[in-house]
Amino acid sequence: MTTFLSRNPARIEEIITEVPLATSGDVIEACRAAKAAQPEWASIPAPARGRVIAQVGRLVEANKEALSQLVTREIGKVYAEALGEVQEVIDTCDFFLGEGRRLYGQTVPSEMPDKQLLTFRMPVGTAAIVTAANFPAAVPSWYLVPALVTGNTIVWKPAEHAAGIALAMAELFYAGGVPRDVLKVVVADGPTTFDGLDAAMQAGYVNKLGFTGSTDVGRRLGELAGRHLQSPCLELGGKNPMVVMPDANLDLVIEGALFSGFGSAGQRCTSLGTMWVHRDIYEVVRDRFVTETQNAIVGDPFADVLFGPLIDEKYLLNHDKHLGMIADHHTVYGSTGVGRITSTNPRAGFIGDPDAGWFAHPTIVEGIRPGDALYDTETFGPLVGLGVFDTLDEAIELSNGHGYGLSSAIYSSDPQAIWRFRNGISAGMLSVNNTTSGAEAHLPFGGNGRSGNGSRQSGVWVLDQFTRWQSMNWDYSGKLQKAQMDLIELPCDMDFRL
Ligand code: UN1
Repeated sequence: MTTFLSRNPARIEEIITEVPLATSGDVIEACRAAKAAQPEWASIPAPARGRVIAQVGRLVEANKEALSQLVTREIGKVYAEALGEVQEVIDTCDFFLGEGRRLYGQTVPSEMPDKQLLTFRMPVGTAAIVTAANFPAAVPSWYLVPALVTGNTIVWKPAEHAAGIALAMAELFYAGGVPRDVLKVVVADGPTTFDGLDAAMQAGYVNKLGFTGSTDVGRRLGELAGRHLQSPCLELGGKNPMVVMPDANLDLVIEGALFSGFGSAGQRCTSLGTMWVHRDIYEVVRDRFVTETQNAIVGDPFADVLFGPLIDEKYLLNHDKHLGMIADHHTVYGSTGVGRITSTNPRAGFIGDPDAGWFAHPTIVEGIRPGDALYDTETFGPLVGLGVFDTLDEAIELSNGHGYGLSSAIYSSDPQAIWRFRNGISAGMLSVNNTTSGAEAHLPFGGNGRSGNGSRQSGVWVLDQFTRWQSMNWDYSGKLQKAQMDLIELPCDMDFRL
């Protein structure tokens, strides 16, 4: 049996969770058990399932500090942000606890007498949910909570690096009243998960795939779901643009760029990819952003820092790979070095022991343009691109041209520019005078193009991921009435004119 050790990325010596890795057989068995448990879970009245969600929410609230501390220790997210992440779980429960008392269907008039049409939301069945390490509590809750309240059972495959958080989350759900077979957690590596899901889908145990992670893996899972005639919920990467117009409030711009570019060490799918700045103010914005980035404090995620470590060495190696995409026409700013922060490659003002963890210098790359690898590669680390534009149309083209379409932002006080940007941007989410990060838990979350297949999470919109519409017609006329054939037409005079 292979064991996975998740470590504190700020202090690699410290092991947070030791967990046996599941085999593909374990994945299949978990799916089988969850599938078997689904009819009974669905037979519990939806308001009672909503009550369970309410209980889970209260338990997460009561354990907010403990869970947030675990988030900071296991994946290195700054504690203030970890508290925000756990709050997002609570908000999600708060939103959906009432859904058990709604789950509205419609009554629809029939074209014939003595006949009634109705619609019902039916659970999809069993959902396999695969989530990433960067939002180890909030993003899983976006799947788990609505899936459970609508009567689905779940097999959840969290990122190995966040295994401890996932197991703690699951215990909170169980304590809140979710039966263990209704929510199964399997910690497995990617290829094993894929093989297990392939077989489980073949056997008919899985009716829905949900995945948050890279575009490449999303493509593979999308293909797998497609083979089984399923539409997956895919939330993939981003290369999120921030467009800065000449009339922007620059204090907001700089604060926003720091938070969305380097918060969570750039490891949010909503992180700022490239900041596109109007030529008239380009140098002022660049200089202020560079200075603020140089002065920002990096280090111990329990301290008051802009960002802590990367989630794991794997993420640091990935960051190094992206640093290798810096070309001759680029200029690099932001720190006293690039790549891993160590005692021999130090960062001014660093808090803690850099050699103990996977810390990286914040890096600003100036001179981004289409054709650069950094223009259309999601970097998922502390690397922000800077580019210049002359017209709003050009800014929109630059923002869309890479094919990602998750989040976007425009900073301006000109309503015309803002509405034109809204109309032209291909991203699923748009912020005005606010950063690309920081979506609230009850607006649709999701992207287009390389960022996803158009599925949306959160709010009422996610209900369409975990339910299917059943339409019913009930004829109580006592005779066969034929739609489109037994027409009821009232006399009219179509030649009438005033
Ligand atoms: C993600 O990175 O997968 O909007 C989700 C935000 C967070 C969620 C990000 N509330 O940045």
